[in-house]
Amino acid sequence: MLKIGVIGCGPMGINHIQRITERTQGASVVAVSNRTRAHAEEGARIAGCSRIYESGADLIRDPEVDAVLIASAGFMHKQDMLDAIACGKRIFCEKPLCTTEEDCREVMEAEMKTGRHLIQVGFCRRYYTGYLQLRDAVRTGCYGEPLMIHMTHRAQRVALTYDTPMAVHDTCVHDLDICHWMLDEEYDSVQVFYPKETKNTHPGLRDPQFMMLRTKSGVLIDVEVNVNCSFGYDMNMEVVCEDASLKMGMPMAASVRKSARASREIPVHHFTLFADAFDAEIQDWVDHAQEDIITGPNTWDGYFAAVTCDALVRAQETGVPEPVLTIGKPAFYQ
Ligand code: ISE
Repeated sequence: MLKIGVIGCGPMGINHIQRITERTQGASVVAVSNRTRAHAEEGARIAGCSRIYESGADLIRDPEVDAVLIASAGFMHKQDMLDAIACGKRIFCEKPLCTTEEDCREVMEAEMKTGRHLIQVGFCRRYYTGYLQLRDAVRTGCYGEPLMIHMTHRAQRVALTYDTPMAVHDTCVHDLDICHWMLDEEYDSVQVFYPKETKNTHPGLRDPQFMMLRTKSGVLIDVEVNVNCSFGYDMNMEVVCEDASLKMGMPMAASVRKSARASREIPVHHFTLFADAFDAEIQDWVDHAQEDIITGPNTWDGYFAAVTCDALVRAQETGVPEPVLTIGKPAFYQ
């Protein structure tokens, strides 16, 4: 039984605590921490545990905790990861790994020094059936080389605290990770365009945005980031190959015929659309963490996403193509 301490009891942390407590095999939440004690108490109530901390550092030091799940705000991840690595504890870190390239490198170097694979990053979409089917199809090679990818990342509405760079760090980060994983190649450059602004946005957020990524082999990817689209949480992906076009299936939902209309529900929240994917990623981490094996997204993937995000944020400001320069994948992660 893997004894997990959860750092961060906001909506994502609470969602993971519920999952581990109700559905994950071979694991339980034994401790929780949050800077606001009331949130930590809520997490502890759901998990049925009594070890409650206000700091991640104290939770990590607790000898009852084998592994930590970090679901705090991105800028707080680095120190908790360094502390957990120093204690030799396995880590599941919600995306982003860290908010800057430098911080990701520091964490990656600390992990490599231990000689152990300790960190899995929470890019849950890699476990979503729709993306897995497309990846399998691309990898058969039957459809020729991928040439272009069209993606949408639409959300019904975002909070007033969501600003222009968050369209990269919070949102497009998933799409760039999915394409990197599906094509198994790095990006050469990225560019951002701003279409006409929607009336549904708020000050501080340019919405929608059109992001372009070009891979080293020349595949061109466009991502419509449209986070106040008002009609639902709508993820689409089409991979155009030399001999075929592969489009992700719609989420499973009953088709309803009523009042001279046929309709199908669109989910409105990522917790709903990706519920099974979240379950699968945590189960995978639990199943392999005991042996220091990371089959899901690892520290390199987190670093790679951070470098690409930095380039996209630069491109939001300059409007021209910005290069994506990585340090090259260390042998440790090959
Ligand atoms: C959120 O944090 C997520 O991870 C969702 O998948 C994404 O769609 C959303 O834009 C983020 O805010």
